[in-house]
Amino acid sequence: MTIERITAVPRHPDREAESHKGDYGRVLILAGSRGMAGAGALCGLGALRGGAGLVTVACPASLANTVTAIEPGLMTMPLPEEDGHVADPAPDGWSDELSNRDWDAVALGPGLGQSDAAKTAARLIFTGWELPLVIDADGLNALCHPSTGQGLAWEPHNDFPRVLTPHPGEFARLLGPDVSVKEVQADREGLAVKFAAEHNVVLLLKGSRTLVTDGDRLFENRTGNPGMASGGCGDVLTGLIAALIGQGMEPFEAACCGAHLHGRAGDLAAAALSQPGLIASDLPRFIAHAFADPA
Ligand code: NPW
Ligand code: AMP
Ligand code: MG
Repeated sequence: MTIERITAVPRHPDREAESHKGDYGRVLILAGSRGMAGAGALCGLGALRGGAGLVTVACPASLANTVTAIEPGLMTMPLPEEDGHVADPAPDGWSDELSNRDWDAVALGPGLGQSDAAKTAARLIFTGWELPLVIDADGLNALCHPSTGQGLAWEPHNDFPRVLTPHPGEFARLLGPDVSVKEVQADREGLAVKFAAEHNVVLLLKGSRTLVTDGDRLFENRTGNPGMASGGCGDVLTGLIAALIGQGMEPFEAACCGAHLHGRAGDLAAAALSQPGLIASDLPRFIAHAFADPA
């Protein structure tokens, strides 16, 4: 199997003079749980700064006010909750109701937590929703075997894009009990390409040289710095990629472009603030600078 190596960063579409917010994508973020309200807000900010026209954060009802207090440009959809996590979608059908709205892209998982109900919701969305989906963090953990927490146990909906954005720890979990983080790091390209091809997904494997592959194409990102090794930076990336898909980019290209802009935002933020001083909530504002000066 020959892999096409993509070296040029795919460009996000320019905005038309005659356009309005409905033209730039309605993005749904499903994220957050008690103790991790910030993950939903950071993911939402990544989507807003990524250019999405309208961004709605669906989260356990008790967190919704916190999310809008962090960023008033975000809309929220309070969901039924159990013990600070989203409730099982089956009893009142909240998942069906949400999936029938007019979304252009969905981001799932940051800070969702690992309750049984949250995992049930994530599996239902991954396998069933007929929408493009970016899935990260606890959304990925939910897809592992329930008994061991290791190895992908659910397959994606085949006809709709699925972009998975694990860090090496999450990827090792998805690969199963026999693969350690060290082994992931020793063969990042090989394991990422194989996984993407086998499961028909776009895989973005985070790290100092983030990789993006759909099994046929491979992109190695060159932006970013260790200042971004700080809680919540990945949550911003998830929303950013969903925003780019919502604006019409093809999912593999959106993931490459998102990785580049996110890393560039980190580089510009580190230049202004230092690497140790960089925090996740700095990144969204610097995404705006990265669009203006993508390098
Ligand atoms: P170790 O042992 O530390 O070396 P988890 P998480 C490994 C939410 N957040 N290279 C790591 O290894 C997220 O969205 C909410 C190599 C460890 O084994 C999630 O929902 C925030 N190894 C949830 O928290 C801010 C790496 O993976 C394991 C690696 C848990 O996410 C924070 C740790 O991963 C956070 O974003 C790397 N680059 N990166 C909020 N403000 O609300 C990680 N590992 O157990 O999946 O924990 O990533 O913190
Ligand atoms: P997460 O672990 O999900 O919070 O994601 C962290 C984000 O920061 C990912 O996009 C990583 O690629 C990026 N990042 C973390 N550490 C580094 C590093 N040393 N160099 C470049 N990017 C990094
Ligand atoms: Mg993360």
